[in-house]
Amino acid sequence: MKNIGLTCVALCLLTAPAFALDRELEELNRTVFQSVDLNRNGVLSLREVDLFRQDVMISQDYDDDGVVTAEEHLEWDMGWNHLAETRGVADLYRQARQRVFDAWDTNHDGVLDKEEQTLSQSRDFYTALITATCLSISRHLNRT
Ligand SMILES: [Ca+2]
Ligand SMILES: [Ca+2]
Ligand SMILES: [Ca+2]
Repeated sequence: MKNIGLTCVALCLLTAPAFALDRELEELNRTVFQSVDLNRNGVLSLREVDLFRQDVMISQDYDDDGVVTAEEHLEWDMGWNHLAETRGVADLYRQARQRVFDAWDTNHDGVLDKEEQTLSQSRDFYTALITATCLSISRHLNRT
């Protein structure tokens, strides 16, 4: 098995809501975030996310054929599988990850190529950025 090395933010942030937010999950998410935040400024840039994406693609492609199958995608993990199993939600977590894979597999050929990973994760990055901006504006408006 390959050394996973760095991490997964897009995947994990998409699937994390399957769990109740708690201290253990927060710590795991913080560790993942810090592994992606290469310059330690507390913000994930598109470049950092792209470097992370490349690492995830290499890490998930267990047989080095240049594409990621659903099985490879589901096998890859940074600790969320363990949390899901210990909390009895492993099936829900696996279903959520399968849905992420299906959403990213835009041509529905059953594998993720480099282009699909790049486009999907860039889209997820901007979606997260827009969501965070909207939440920030909403909080600001609620304070005033
Ligand atoms: Ca950063
Ligand atoms: Ca592969
Ligand atoms: Ca595909």
